[in-house]
Amino acid sequence: MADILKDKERVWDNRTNNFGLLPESNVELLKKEFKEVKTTSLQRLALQEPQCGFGELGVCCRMCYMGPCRIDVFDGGPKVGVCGATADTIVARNLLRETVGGAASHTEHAMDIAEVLKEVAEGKISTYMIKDEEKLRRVAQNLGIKTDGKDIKEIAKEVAEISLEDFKRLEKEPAVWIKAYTPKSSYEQLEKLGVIPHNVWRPIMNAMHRTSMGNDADPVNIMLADLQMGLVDGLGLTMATELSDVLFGTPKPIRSWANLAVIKEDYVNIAVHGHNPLLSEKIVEWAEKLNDKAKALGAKGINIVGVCCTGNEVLMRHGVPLAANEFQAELAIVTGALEAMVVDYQCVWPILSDVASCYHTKLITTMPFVKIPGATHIEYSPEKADDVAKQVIEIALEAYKQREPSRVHIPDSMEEIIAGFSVEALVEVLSKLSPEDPLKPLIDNIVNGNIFGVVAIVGCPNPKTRRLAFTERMIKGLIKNNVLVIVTGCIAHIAGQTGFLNPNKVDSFEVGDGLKQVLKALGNAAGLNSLPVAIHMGSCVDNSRIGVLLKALSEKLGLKVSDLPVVASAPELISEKAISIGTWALALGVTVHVCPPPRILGGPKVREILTKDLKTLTGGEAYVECDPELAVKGILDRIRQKRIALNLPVPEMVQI
Ligand code: NFS
Ligand code: SF4
Repeated sequence: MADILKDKERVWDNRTNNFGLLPESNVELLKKEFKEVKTTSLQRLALQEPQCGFGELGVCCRMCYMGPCRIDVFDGGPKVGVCGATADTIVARNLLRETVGGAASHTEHAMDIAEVLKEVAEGKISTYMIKDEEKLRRVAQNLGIKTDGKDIKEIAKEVAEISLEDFKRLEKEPAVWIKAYTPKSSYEQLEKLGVIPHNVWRPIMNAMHRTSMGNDADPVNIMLADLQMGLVDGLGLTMATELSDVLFGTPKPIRSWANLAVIKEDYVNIAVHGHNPLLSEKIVEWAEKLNDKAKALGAKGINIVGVCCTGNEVLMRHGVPLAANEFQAELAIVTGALEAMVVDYQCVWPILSDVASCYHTKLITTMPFVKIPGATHIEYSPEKADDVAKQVIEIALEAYKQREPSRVHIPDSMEEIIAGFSVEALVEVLSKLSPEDPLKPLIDNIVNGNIFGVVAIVGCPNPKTRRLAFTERMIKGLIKNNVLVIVTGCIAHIAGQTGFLNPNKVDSFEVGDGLKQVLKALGNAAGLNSLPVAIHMGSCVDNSRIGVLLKALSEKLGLKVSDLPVVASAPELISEKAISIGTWALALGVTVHVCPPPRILGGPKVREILTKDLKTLTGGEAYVECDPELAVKGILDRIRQKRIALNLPVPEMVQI
């Protein structure tokens, strides 16, 4: 057991026992965890508090060993570091490095998939295949590859090669994926700013270089590099999504369930956690093939459940239920009914190993660069994918024999959900209403005010904001005001658990009349009573689907992205990846609401660039607000401004 347990005497009861607005199912398991594991995320957070103010404001610099230096933004303390770096320089450098962290994650995820596509195309591996040939042709056309007369493997090879070239291109030509997928008017604007990257690796190298000691000290120049890093991130998101669709199929609306109760007492339960579908797809496949082995042990079968974004990936393509978001991952183990949790990369907390060690659960790491002390490591590689999946299942079957029934507690609430609205799926629904011009019904309803605006709520579940039910309150306020809500990532888990993804629950929420009418009409077209009040578009990399939609809308209407009554929000930000996604959205011209505050508040110039100057540079705006109702109001105000500028009707806001 890790040293963290030494802290068990120092539990801050008032904080640890303050569950605020957390749903009862979570509270039950947090209490069980505290009793049996002697720790919870809330308690660990309490032990960190008060968290460092310099860190929060972004004014702590550790770029060299004359430091660490801290800038005193309030009183008479130091205004520059030993080298003379100002608060703005330090804040800008730190922010760029955060953005690199996110962009590197997303682009490596994309590269992993592109490499597999190449090996499949060349016949070098037989573990994967091209499932969606039609999508492959569309992607090829988007990238400017001629497809006529070519066979599918040939097209796949060209797509993979162009994709891989985007990582390392030496010529100073724009990265193909960015040119192909960025909305035209945004692209032109970004080209003028000189921030279109020609590959992935150079900007990442350059960002680490320019932010090291004694280089770029100009916050404006560093922020331009930050915008560029946002575009690098967007490339990663888009490539990961599009090529996953090629290999595993483009999602279509699919029914499933959400919440911890999808872990089933009478089954062998395996949770897939992480981000890349390469491994989780295989586990889903092998669970079906090896189902009888579980029956031979007296279980009803093997039950795969999803955690975090890989959960969203297999949900959308196979209907695998969503068990837990990042905040709840350890609670899935605390149910005492999970045989194995298999992880790939990103958002995997090391504490999972300690928690698993208190139960019969096996934590299995699979990526060469993601090892966790105490976990079982089975190394994944694309050619070994089937063997790894089989081994994981064997381990789970073995663990099932060790399960202690007396320690099993699964809170019984779960919600039906409908998920998997790729752009292709949305267009299919819309084309039932308007076959020639599928986007027309959506646009018409935005114009006439039935839909006041569109808000994409994305990102993570932060223990700091979970007690406030930040996401739930925001979604409630927005749908009351006829906002069409799109969700991805861990926010999609929260939405699912709250009933926002349940098409049968539309009437149990206060939904604006206009929006309700649209949801019912679209639902009927899709063969349902109604669409749910939030539209599930996938994992975090699937935010690229929102980018594709923005491109289609802005180009069809001849408007800039920043003109559209669209806002993005990451209300419970955790990861550097959410920072890089937000930066990409800002680069495209989207208004981005965020909480907790990004670490920019200590740098007045950086703050001004992100919250004001950007509007004239890209059209984007960062908006920080950590009260959910005020955030709704702020978002509605911003949409209202955009509607006024477009001469669209602006109905009164309903009390939130
Ligand atoms: Ni997105 Fe998905 Fe969740 Fe946040 Fe982490 S799992 S990639 S970063 S925590 S939403
Ligand atoms: Fe301090 Fe400058 Fe070194 Fe940062 S780079 S730690 S501000 S001396």
